[in-house]
Amino acid sequence: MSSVRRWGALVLLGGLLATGCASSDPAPATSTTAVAGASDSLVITVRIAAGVVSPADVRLEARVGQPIEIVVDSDTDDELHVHATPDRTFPIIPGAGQRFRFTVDVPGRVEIELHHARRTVATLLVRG
Ligand SMILES: [Cu+2]
Repeated sequence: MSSVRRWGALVLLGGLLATGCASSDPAPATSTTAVAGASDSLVITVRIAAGVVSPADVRLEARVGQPIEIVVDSDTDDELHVHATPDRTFPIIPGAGQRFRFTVDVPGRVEIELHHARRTVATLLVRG
């Protein structure tokens, strides 16, 4: 299946991009699971203002397949990096209400970092 090959490529790319970040244990990727109802979403609000980032490594629990939405208000460019498997990177620009949605397919700890600010805003404990 081409989709399987695509996931493999993303995992490989993620491994390369993750160099220099806090590393997490490598785990095999699984196929995308069914998404629960939207009301089940975990929403994380992130604010970057005058060099100050909040929250600061808040610990949150989530489930495999649960929709996770990060809402960003920022006054600068940055790069949001989700250390899941495969990992995901979202560009942040100055502006309010930037929304990034994803699900995590592999249980474990998932750090969410801002690369330019060099901050971890949240760590998800994702259960299967
Ligand atoms: Cu990172």
